[in-house]
Amino acid sequence: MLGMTAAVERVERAIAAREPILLYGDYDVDGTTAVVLLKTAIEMLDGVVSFHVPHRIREGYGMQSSVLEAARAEGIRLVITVDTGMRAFAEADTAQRLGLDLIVTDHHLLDAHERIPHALAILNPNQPGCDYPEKALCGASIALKLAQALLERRDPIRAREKILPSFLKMAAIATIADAVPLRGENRTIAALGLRELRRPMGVGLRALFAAAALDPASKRLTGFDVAFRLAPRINAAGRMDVASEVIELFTTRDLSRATELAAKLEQLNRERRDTEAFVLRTIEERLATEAELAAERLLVLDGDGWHRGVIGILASRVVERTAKPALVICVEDGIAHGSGRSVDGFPLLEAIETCSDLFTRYGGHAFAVGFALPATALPELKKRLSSYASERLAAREPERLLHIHAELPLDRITPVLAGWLRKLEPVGHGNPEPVFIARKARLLAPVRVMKDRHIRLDLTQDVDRGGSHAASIGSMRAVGWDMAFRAAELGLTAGSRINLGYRIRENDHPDFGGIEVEIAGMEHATD
Ligand SMILES: [Mn+2]
Repeated sequence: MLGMTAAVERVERAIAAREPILLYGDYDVDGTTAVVLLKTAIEMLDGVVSFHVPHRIREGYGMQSSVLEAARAEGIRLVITVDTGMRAFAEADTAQRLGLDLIVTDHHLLDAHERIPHALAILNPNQPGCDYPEKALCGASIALKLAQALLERRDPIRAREKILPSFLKMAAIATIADAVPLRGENRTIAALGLRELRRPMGVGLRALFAAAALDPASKRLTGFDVAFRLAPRINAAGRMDVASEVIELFTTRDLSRATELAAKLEQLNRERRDTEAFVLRTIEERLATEAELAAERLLVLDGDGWHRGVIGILASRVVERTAKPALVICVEDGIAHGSGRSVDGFPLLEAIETCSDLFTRYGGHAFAVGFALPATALPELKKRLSSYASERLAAREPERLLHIHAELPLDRITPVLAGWLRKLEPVGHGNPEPVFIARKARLLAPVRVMKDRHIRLDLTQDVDRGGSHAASIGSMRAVGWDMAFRAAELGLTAGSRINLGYRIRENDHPDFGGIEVEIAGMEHATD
């Protein structure tokens, strides 16, 4: 990897001289696990290392010159960024001015001008001239590469046999959580790391698994478990509070402290869910009562005091429910902070770029954007985006698109097939889990709603194989997470016939385990 030799040489020099090193991370899963990996590696080599993870709300994303200045005042000479730094041009110049050596390790793409920050070394497979074959590594995996290079120089056998397998656990969690494509080397990292997670592990991970009610020793851990059960808990710290406690959780050796920190993450995650649910209800009420707003083709939803840590998740939820591009904005001290998500065929960054004069900052891509602007400019933003969207989306009815891989009637689901599907693990971004469609499935009973949000259906499929008689399979249990709204929209009841988009799940609950299906989408079946 381009820059590796220079980086290793400088870090080894710092370790030998016991120069204090500062790791500069990010507040999400990728950024915090990257800090954990490199901190652990440097400490194993007897280096002196501290870290800084920005506060999402007080500091925002990326490096800050003030932190570098404070570090310099405390005697730091070497700063290593993880999962950040690729666009920190001004801060890199600050580092240079302060006499700080800077090593950037990051996976983010370069800016449009392909500018590179001034640094002693840059590790990023996406930089020009780097021929490292896997370009889509997450930040933690790049940190892992540096850790690996450092550890192998000291003791290659111990590094390969003992240390790296355990580091792969963290890298796998980050790879899945950061939504990099699960192909190529990422797939290898994720698969090996998931396997390692079955073995005994540090107290922090064990406490986190316990808090999430997951037992990796008895249950085969999947990419889904990591993406939807572990990652939200790790991310809750950065969303709601301070991400540095995640790093403490994963580096402490004190079981009671780990249990305490995991309980705090659990609490933060619950708060995050409650906050999210509360704002979502407010938004749904508004859409139900304000006809003009509901008629907009692009939804701009704003509120005072909505928590800034959840606006991105909320935008995704609104898109799921309405099939329209949506911006969710919270207003704090006169400043509007927004996050947006889009649908296929409506590049959201292009849309908000038409209002670039209104923003104090903005960025993102076709499907997701983030921005800030003075709250006084909100009416103008709404007006312009409304007319932009009505031109672009005029001829289109909002529709929920579901990518179906194959048609598979419910009676064709077998344990053997489920076994084959398991071989596709870990599934996720870049390696999507197969979605099947069963046509004309029939509800045997009324919809069962769980916790106001989720549903359970008992389905059967009338089978007509061209013969004279129509048989019927027994019943198949289908669960729909966050699908209560959709069942209500369709007015489903016993006897309703639906076309069901679904994924096959193996429920390993000892009492009601077995194969079930998870609903990906539903519509009324027509003859
Ligand atoms: Mn990242």
